[in-house]
Amino acid sequence: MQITNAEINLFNQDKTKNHKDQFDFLHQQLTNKGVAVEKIVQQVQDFQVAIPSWALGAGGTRFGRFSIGGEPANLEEKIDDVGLIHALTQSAGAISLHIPWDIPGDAEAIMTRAQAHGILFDAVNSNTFQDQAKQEHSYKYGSLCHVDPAVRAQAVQHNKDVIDIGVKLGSKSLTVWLADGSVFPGQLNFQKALARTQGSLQEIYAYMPDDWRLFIEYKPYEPNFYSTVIQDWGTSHLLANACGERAYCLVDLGHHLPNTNIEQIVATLLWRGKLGGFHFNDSKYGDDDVTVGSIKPYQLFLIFNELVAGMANNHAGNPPLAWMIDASHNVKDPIEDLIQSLEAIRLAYAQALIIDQAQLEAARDKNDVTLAQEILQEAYRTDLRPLVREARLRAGGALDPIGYCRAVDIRRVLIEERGLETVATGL
Ligand code: PSV
Ligand code: MN
Repeated sequence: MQITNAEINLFNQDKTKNHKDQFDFLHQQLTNKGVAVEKIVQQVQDFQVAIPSWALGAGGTRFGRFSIGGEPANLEEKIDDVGLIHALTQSAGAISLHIPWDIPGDAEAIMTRAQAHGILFDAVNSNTFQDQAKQEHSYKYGSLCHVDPAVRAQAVQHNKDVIDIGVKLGSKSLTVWLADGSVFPGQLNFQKALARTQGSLQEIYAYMPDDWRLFIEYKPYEPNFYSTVIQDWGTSHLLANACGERAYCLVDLGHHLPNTNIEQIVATLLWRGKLGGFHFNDSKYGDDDVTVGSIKPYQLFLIFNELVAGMANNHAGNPPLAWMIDASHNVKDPIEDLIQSLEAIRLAYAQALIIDQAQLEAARDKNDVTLAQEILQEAYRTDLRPLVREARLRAGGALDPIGYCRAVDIRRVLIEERGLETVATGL
């Protein structure tokens, strides 16, 4: 299934007048406050987020999985689904591949297909948290941290293979997330495990082309219950430092224990120029992987405040960040869920962009706590949805992407095309 510009324009027609009225009103309101509206519309329009190749099918839990039908059965179809999302939202201009779930058979053909949708290849992700068929050594007791050098060598080689695949597709970064850790006290020597992990990561880092970056993702628990080798941003940071200049920390929002101040972590890493990428999702209890902004939208806004302020005042030369959605779709249609995520991300970004940073700094310098809170909440409580819509409209997207999905019944069309029984690779 493909969506053409003409179809989107037609769909937008009867909604445009209402939208324009709302946007013009907001434009005036913001301009009166001294906000550079046109610049912000452009910044929002430029903000692109990668869709992971494993997000297009029904997710599941360890208790079960409920199929949705019409799932993409191969990488080509996954790219087509990202193409649909990008056509409607104009904000998903990249795909992030997980290897070996999505090894491209013919890299050139895959690239041509992605280009036709206006999609680039973002970070490639390695996978040493599962054993694959015919694999010589098992990762049951870890991969890059394993006590056996042969297992470590296999895991390092896998990461090198992933880099090779990424090079063919034009990717410029590798994300490493390790499940390595221990289930019971006593199982692992913490210091030795960390040292072995560091050695393995250094080998992978040395293999990367000069213009590549390494992202080291941390997570406090799961699948291991007692300890995780790369459990927090501090561990990720010291490993990144040990690897070199082009190694960075990756923040996945779900990878924090409840009530962790993620915005402070973001600020700290930006201060050191060591923030590489972001995985968006939301959670109530742990790594729930639900739609970003569905549970803690204010936290998301506070995180974007630090990102906007940190990148505007980029003393440490932090490079532009890699943005990706990393959520699981257990009960919602993944296409609709990803559209909701993209909207929530752009909205939080736009809200952060209208914060008067100079005024906020002045309030802080005077210890005017009330005013500082007022400034933040004034921005957060301004309804910027018309601005986000305008950015999408100017780029050729749909005014109401979910409305479009429903009007056309995209899932029914995909089921007709692909059948009910297809299952996407991934978790
Ligand atoms: C692990 O929980 C994670 O966040 C990593 O980014 C993985 O690559 C991804 O989820 C998919 O399992
Ligand atoms: Mn992640």
